[in-house]
Amino acid sequence: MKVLITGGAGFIGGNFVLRSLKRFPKVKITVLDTLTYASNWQTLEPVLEMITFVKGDVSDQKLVDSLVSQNDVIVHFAAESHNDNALSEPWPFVYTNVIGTITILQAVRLHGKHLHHISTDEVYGDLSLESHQRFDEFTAYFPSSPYSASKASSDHFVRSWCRSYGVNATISTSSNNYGPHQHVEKFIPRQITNLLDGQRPKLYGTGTNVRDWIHVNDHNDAVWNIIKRGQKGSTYLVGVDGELSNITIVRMLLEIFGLQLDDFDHVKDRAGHDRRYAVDATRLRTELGWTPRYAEFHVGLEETVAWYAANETWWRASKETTEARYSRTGHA
Ligand code: NAD
Ligand code: TDX
Repeated sequence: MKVLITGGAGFIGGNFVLRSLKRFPKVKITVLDTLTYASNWQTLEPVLEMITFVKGDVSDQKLVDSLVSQNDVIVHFAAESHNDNALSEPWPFVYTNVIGTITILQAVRLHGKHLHHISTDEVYGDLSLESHQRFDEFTAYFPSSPYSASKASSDHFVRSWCRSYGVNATISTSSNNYGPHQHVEKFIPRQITNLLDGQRPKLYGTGTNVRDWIHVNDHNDAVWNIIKRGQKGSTYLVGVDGELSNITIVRMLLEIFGLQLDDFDHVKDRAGHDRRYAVDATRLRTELGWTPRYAEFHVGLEETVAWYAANETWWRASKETTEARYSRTGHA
């Protein structure tokens, strides 16, 4: 099988490349990535001889046509992925997440290939903190941020290409991922690297917002299950019942670092901050037989702390610019 992975120098795509090489050494991998600030070349450096790397934009129709024609499956991770950035500057989100996805769809349609589109639970909007409701494949889309609106839009285009042109596509909508190789702008790596630097964690608002955390390897294993056995045109929700409030995670990290449980700062809240996400992954488990390996969040979190402690060269270069950006937006 020949697989084209877009966004393979980013967090989830990079882990997907590394894990796929281990699990399926016969799969031929090509990565297409334009190497934005969110990418990290060091993720792919150790495996460059085992893959083909193409630096380029997912909105470049000629390049995308050529790469799609040479592969069997396209796993589309490439995106602008950070909510805070979308609030300050939404246009790159429209360009990459919407136009980029349409560009891929046109190529997949032309060449008759299988597209697996990576989406997010944020397309459903948020849930109240009090309810026990969860998102499932029947939940209506109700995105609340420029980022989630761009991802919702891309999902609608994928579905419309399936219906109108018979394109073979599957979609996964995953909850929040954590694990190694995640950019330090994101919640968990930001707090871990702050603590490694002797700085205090920064909690938006009250810290009661809830996210449904999944280890990146569990997400990526689910993606393979869907590619191999998923029903054409279907969407699968990916999550491990990992609901935790942000303040709980900060306290877990303070405990790992042997600090007082109130050694953190409350900072300015995010505009329109989604309250709670929760995913019902029953379909993925029952129909495709997927089971997560990291059922215990604290085990994955401790491993992630150890990874950032051992890989300072991977994150150090982005830390200062990221914190400078947070200072400008009042989140430091
Ligand atoms: P990331 O920001 O870490 O990586 C994105 C990658 O895409 C980077 O390597 C970047 O260089 C590349 N890219 C950006 N624009 C591009 C373009 N125009 N052309 C080619 N490459 C481009 O993102 P991530 O966290 O790894 O997310 C990957 C996918 O998973 C995204 O589609 C995101 O919406 C989705 N997702 C993420 C999470 C999460 O918790 N991080 C959860 C659910 C879904
Ligand atoms: O310093 C921080 N302090 C803080 O309290 C940061 C960076 C975040 N937060 C809060 C905001 C959120 O409630 O932590 C939570 C997680 O924030 P992010 O890491 O920015 O993730 P989120 O906005 O939930 O979106 C993530 O999951 C869904 C990914 O970034 C998206 O790409 C994915 O689609």
